[in-house]
Amino acid sequence: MFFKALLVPLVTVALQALAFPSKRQTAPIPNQTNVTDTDILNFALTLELLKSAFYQGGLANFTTKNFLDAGYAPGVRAFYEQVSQHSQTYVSNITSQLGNSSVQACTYDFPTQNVTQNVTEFVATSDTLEAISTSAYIGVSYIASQGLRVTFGSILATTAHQSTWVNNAVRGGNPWSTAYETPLDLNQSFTLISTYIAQCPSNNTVLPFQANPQLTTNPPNAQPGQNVTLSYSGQPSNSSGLFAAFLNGFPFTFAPLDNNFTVTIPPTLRGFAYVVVTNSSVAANDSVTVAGPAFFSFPFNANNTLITLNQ
Ligand SMILES: *[C@@H]1O[C@H](CO)[C@@H](O)[C@H](O)[C@H]1NC(C)=O
Ligand SMILES: *[C@@H]1O[C@H](CO)[C@@H](O)[C@H](O)[C@H]1NC(C)=O
Ligand SMILES: *[C@@H]1O[C@H](CO)[C@@H](O)[C@H](O)[C@H]1NC(C)=O
Ligand SMILES: *[C@@H]1O[C@H](CO)[C@@H](O)[C@H](O)[C@H]1NC(C)=O
Ligand SMILES: *[C@@H]1O[C@H](CO)[C@@H](O)[C@H](O)[C@H]1NC(C)=O
Ligand SMILES: *[C@@H]1O[C@H](CO)[C@@H](O)[C@H](O)[C@H]1NC(C)=O
Ligand SMILES: *[C@@H]1O[C@H](CO)[C@@H](O)[C@H](O)[C@H]1NC(C)=O
Ligand SMILES: *[C@@H]1O[C@H](CO)[C@@H](O)[C@H](O)[C@H]1NC(C)=O
Ligand SMILES: *[C@@H]1O[C@H](CO)[C@@H](O)[C@H](O)[C@H]1NC(C)=O
Ligand SMILES: *[C@@H]1O[C@H](CO)[C@@H](O)[C@H](O)[C@H]1NC(C)=O
Ligand SMILES: *[C@@H]1O[C@H](CO)[C@@H](O)[C@H](O)[C@H]1NC(C)=O
Ligand SMILES: CC(=O)N[C@H]1CO[C@H](CO)[C@@H](O)[C@@H]1O
Repeated sequence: MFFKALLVPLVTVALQALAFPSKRQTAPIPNQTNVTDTDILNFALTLELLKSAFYQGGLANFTTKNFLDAGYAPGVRAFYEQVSQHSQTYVSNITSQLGNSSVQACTYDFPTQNVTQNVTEFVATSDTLEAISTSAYIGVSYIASQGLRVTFGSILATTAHQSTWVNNAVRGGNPWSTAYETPLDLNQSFTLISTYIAQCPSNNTVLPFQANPQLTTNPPNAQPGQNVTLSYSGQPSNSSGLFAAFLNGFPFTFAPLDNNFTVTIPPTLRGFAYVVVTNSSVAANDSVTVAGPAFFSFPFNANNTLITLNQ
């Protein structure tokens, strides 16, 4: 498979013969024997503290009229209040379980300067946050102990509903991506989450999760079928042995990187997708991830045609 991948521009692997993820030969997320439930709860708390800060901060600045004036339907702001409440519920529940082991809130750095001033940018950022959170909770649910799986499965489902609501009901895009939602490993999720974190209290519990080098795609708005050049800090001069793994449900798609770290985005990708640089042509979990992920959204309509979101 490795040599085949080197010779063929785009190679899809893994699930072709195995329709159900639990039967994959290469587990999307490996067992992490040294990660405790406290670590996992603190990971979820890190995410929910960030989302609480985002939603509470944004809603403090936007009235119902601001949403209406920006073209959103009546009720959108009120549903955002509920989304905000969900994160606050998770924060208080996890904090009550972890007691003084709980991580504290950080200061945050949302991607546009205008996110607390421009309601359209607030909605767009919430779309990204809910997509990433959904993928993160698949990874979290997988490695949590049995006693926590129902709780995390419930949070996963609500987060996926929130993601659909923002992307489809609010923004006029697709309600889902593919038959299978994309899982992310915890260091991968943390890589995406950490782009929003400015600084954390110095006494915060150290988690066994770490951000990979941030992956930049150029052009940033490349579409399926187009070429994209990948860059990250610590990038070697020689791309030999490195692959771009495109994650968009199953199977993952692997393509060797050319000398300029350029790769074609598979034309069939739809909805939310990620690209990571790996040193494997068959797996894309944390142990083989070199950089990323970077996040993509490729909205599509009911005919599976790529579209631009209403707003
Ligand atoms: C993960 O651990 C479980 C329980 O110990 C085991 O059954 C399973 O085979 C392991 N999976 C992998 C991919 O190592
Ligand atoms: C788990 O931790 C122990 C003790 O620190 C270490 O010996 C072992 O290699 C670790 N296992 C994994 C899978 O990281
Ligand atoms: C509200 O917007 C102002 C600028 O108009 C900004 O300085 C402030 O941080 C925002 N408040 C919140 C809670 O995000
Ligand atoms: C955390 O709580 C436990 C039990 O309530 C206590 O023994 C411990 O001293 C506390 N640790 C800190 C750092 O406050
Ligand atoms: C950000 O807000 C300022 C002031 O409201 C505005 O001039 C600028 O165009 C906005 N930038 C974007 C990217 O929306
Ligand atoms: C808000 O952001 C959107 C998207 O970036 C932009 O098109 C619009 O001009 C901004 N509005 C204002 C008032 O800055
Ligand atoms: C860190 O310090 C703050 C007070 O500055 C305290 O409330 C919090 O419990 C401490 N966190 C840990 C994990 O010790
Ligand atoms: C993408 O790059 C490949 C080489 O890696 C090249 O053959 C192809 O023409 C490029 N496609 C576009 C649309 O630029
Ligand atoms: C890499 O970039 C250089 C300079 O832009 C160009 O000459 C070369 O053809 C590119 N190589 C590939 C494989 O695209
Ligand atoms: C996640 O990152 C930490 C810190 O670099 C590392 O110790 C751990 O092995 C990584 N997890 C996996 C599954 O590779
Ligand atoms: C899907 O295609 C059909 C037939 O071409 C067309 O009538 C319909 O409007 C399209 N739907 C969307 C959402 O574009
Ligand atoms: C342990 C804990 O705090 N559980 C709470 C989680 O949130 C729900 C809804 O707010 C409460 O009813 C639980 O008591």
